[in-house]
Amino acid sequence: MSPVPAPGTSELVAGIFAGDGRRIGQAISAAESGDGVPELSRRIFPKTGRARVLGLTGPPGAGKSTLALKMAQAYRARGRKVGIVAVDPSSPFTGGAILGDRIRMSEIYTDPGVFIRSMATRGSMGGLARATSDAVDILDAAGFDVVLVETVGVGQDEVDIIRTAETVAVVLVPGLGDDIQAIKAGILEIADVFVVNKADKEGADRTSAELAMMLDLTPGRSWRPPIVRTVAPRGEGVPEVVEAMESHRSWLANSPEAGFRAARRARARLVALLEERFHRSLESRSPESNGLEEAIRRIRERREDPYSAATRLFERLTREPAAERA
Ligand SMILES: Nc1nc2c(ncn2[C@@H]2O[C@H](COP(=O)(O)OP(=O)(O)OP(=O)(O)O)[C@@H](O)[C@H]2O)c(=O)[nH]1
Ligand SMILES: [Mg+2]
Repeated sequence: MSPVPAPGTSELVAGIFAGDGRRIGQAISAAESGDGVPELSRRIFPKTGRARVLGLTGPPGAGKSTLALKMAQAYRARGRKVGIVAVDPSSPFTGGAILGDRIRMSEIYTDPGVFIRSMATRGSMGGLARATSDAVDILDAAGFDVVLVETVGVGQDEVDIIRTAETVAVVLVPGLGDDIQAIKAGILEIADVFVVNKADKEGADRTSAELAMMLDLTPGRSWRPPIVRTVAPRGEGVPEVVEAMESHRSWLANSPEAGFRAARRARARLVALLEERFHRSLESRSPESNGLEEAIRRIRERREDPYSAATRLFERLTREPAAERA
């Protein structure tokens, strides 16, 4: 049997516009590997910008996937099509999420109005962030009304989510204690909604109170992130999370913050692509021809300062573009 040839960009684009799950999956795989992305992006981008992109971030195992599935169900009940993109999950997407709820949750995996995809780290983190944005575009162009992006984050990592999502929920669990102090700078910046999941466990009150206190200490923000307690596997608090995300959307729609955030997302994406391109340009040249080794030697021998060498290399690389690969 001859292997089935990989679909071309035109087939992928047609499939995406038709909402064909198989083609959508293939397009996301292409985005992960970087193959043919510029052409695909050029053709689908005019159809993007309609989906509501929501971020769920928080420590490993906090219950983000379980919450995402329950939120997806809630949006489905409102007639919305939902895409879920889990970035670099430490546990498989189904892990635990279907426990005790096997039958009802299995419906969601066969529902054509729901698309679930995990994205794994391949190569650089920068590449993963790019592929995630591309996957969101693909789902957006395919007509998904809501796209939930799940990222694992502790400390500063989760800040990346603001490059993709309009509204971000930070999912925490009781008993983080000192961790909240440690990560507060990062999460305060990005949280539009706080979810204290695993509220069936001891300490949820204390965690919520600590978060509230933290918010009290940072007045002057025009949006105060609501704190919602959930028991995700049972769906408890999930309507309140959806409500909080929707309230934030309404607030954002009437705030100058919306334009600022959209520009920030576009800028992050553009700058990341430029960086990636520059790296590729460097890597696509042989070590003899990229000038790197020679420059390193010159710096080591103090014949050239690093700034001058960087300027010289930059000008050379941008003047003589290497063959475009992706
Ligand atoms: N007791 C309790 N367990 C929960 C709750 N929410 C999720 N879990 C369990 O916690 C485990 C992790 O849940 P996931 O939804 O996979 O967590 P996650 O944040 O997506 O995990 P990663 O993607 O690996 O970071 C699973 O065994 C869930 O069943 C909750 O509210 N209470
Ligand atoms: Mg997960």
